[in-house]
Amino acid sequence: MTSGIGERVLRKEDARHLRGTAQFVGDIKIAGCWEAAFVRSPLAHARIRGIEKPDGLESRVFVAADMPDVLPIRAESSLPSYKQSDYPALAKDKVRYVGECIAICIAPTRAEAEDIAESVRVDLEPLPPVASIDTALEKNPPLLHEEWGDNLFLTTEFNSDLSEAKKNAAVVIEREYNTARQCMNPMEGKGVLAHWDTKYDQLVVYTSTQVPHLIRTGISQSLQLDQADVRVVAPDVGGGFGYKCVLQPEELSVAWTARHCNRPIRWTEDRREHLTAGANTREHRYKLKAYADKNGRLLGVDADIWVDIGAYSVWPFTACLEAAQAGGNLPGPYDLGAYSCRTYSVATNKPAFTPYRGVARPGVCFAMELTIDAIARAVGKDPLEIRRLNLVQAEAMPYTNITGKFYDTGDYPSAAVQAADMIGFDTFRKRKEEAARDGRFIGLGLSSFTEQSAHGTKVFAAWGLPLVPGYEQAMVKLTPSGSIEVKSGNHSFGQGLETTLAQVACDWLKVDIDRVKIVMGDTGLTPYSTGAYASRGMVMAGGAVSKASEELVRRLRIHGAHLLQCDPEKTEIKDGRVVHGQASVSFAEIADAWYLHPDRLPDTVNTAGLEVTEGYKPDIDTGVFTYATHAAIVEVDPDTGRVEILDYVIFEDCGRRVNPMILDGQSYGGAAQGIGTALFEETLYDSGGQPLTSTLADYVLPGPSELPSFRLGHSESPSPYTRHGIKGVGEGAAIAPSGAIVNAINDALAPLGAELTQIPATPHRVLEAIFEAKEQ
Ligand code: MCN
Ligand code: SMO
Repeated sequence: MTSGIGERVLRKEDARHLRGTAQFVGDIKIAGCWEAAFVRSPLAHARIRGIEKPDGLESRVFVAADMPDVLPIRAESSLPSYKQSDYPALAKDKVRYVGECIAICIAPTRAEAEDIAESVRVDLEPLPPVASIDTALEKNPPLLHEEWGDNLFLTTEFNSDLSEAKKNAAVVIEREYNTARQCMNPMEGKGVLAHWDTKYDQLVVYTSTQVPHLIRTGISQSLQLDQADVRVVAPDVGGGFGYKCVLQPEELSVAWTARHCNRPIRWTEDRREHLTAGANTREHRYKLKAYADKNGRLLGVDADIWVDIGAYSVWPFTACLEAAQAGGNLPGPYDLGAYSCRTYSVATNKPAFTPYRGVARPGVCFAMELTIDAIARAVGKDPLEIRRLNLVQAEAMPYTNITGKFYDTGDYPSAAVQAADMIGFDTFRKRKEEAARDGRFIGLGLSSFTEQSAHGTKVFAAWGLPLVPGYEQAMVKLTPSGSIEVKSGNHSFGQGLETTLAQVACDWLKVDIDRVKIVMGDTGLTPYSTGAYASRGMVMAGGAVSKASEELVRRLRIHGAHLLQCDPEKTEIKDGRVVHGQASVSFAEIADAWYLHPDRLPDTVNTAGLEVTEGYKPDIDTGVFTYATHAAIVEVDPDTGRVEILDYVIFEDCGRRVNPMILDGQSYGGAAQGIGTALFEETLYDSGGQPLTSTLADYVLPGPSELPSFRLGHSESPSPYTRHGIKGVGEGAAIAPSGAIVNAINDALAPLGAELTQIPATPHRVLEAIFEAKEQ
């Protein structure tokens, strides 16, 4: 058996991706389909005084007043301090960020639709913009949502007693850390095509999403349609990264317009739309105090965390997700006795903050890992030793940390040691001295984290999001031809779930992976699932497929035993057959009997059939924890500020690995994005809230020449709480790079006394840190 769990199976989806035959939203052809372009706000904050449609083209332009039946996106939360923002499909009275949709224009081609959009006149009365956290929190600031009385979506507090930590501290590290606003830039931008199907009296929406069933709910709510009257199909999706797990206003406008005009309508996000209006994420500020004893043992951490949420709260995850994750995850993999934290989710005139691979953890990991290294420097010890001292020890597992996270299994210090070994930590000091003699500045940085995955219902509920369940269903079916069909409402958008779900089915059914067809992403064909996000796909959908496959196996053995005239208990499954001693019957023969020759089965036939839908929930509601340490060696040019990555190592443990090859890819891709966060990517705004990085010439993405050859190491500590011991890992590699790289930069610059506390570590910032150090 070569296609089961643990095998490096080639990806099923790659054949169509490599041949260019995959179908993305942009590839779908429906007769009579028109294209849409949006009129977007040129100002960050303004009152809409009037909108004038171009003469003769009134029927091609729709504004908020044309859609009184469309309710705004209302992301609700049960957290007491949360303030809801009505996020309109099209702005009505006010615009709150540059790029906010004001009108949708339709025409046979995108070019024509754009021409129409340009001829729509919008009369705007400028309001003072709130372009930064500082402006938002000034005394008497301009307000985004007047009825709130301030610019705060949410504040949270976590308190424990820090007095002992303060009293016993030999070292106090006090820092401010800043992480830049970013976009996620999936290869395929957002896209949506909607039409009204007259046969089913149903709105059909093809959309590039990670969460088709959720989008169906969101569209039904806003368009006030029964869910049965909406079908959402996620076709091939070219990367999601979190951007595609929320309802976008464009999805609503396109869906409404298609229905209203009784014509298929498509909108395809272009790169400029993505960079300016589409996706904004990652912008955090930390003010942090860490207390440690003279050996570098952490005693306590006290933190204030600000998140620049932008103008609206996205559905369904709300502004609460980022702050809750930041506050809850700052202690990370460390055994921390005292921790207090306050978070502020700030409203500004920028696009709505979306989850992005790692959700908050790239920020908290950066802040914590730099703090750990600062402690090491302050007590004169090496950063590996300080990590070994402070990481949750293997003997302490399972371990409930100070914020209530239940670390199920693992050996965190060992991961740090193994990453350090792989990168040559022990000999690095010597290497560094040699480099210094040549006038070169090289440094080594470590970065450790935990990744909560497959969160249970109560985890989301505690974040104020009671609508996100910690369970999942799947259907596994024997087709009349004897092949296997797996139906999952989850989706595969680059992370390989299509292949790994098939592997799980193969593991039970012992068939070749080519005999397994995966059907995903279509609400009309699949059982309900909230989709793939928060690294839940493999554990949840994989668990459901596993359970359904197990039950199908049980039924196949009953039918097979009848055909073999033996006891089902005495049969086994081998190579797509039910086997009893020397005799066997193929799945195809069983299928033939069940579907086409029922007379071959007894009257007492098990009518439950060969289509099995099962629900699955892990045995724990708090999620399971993957962990890793990244290690980087960099060289910094102190004259230009340029940083080059000389070596990069990831040592990771995600429990049982379903497809190690896919997981290598998850590590490479995630780390590449994390390196973008660390060194390059920044969505800049001026003080008027105008985006300054609207093309890929301004917004720097790393490419192959900026990226190292990653070296990977693994251990496997299976979770006792999930089927097959699987843990989720899709976000992990994006979390640690900023910590590893900036720690390495600071190590390299230590002889100059420079320390960077802000990302991306652009040449400009590196030079600034060096100049500041010189001035002191
Ligand atoms: N996997 C495995 N064995 C495990 C765990 C996972 O083989 N023990 C494989 C599976 O193929 C699984 C993938 O790794 O689909 C990621 O695992 P998981 O943590 O279960 O994450 P999801 O399937 O829920 O995918 C979502 C996750 C998230 S939240 C983001 S963001 C992200 C990520 O995956 N977006 C991605 N990885 C991405 N990779 C690509 N190429 N494109 C994206 O948009
Ligand atoms: S940001 Mo991933 O979709 O949870």
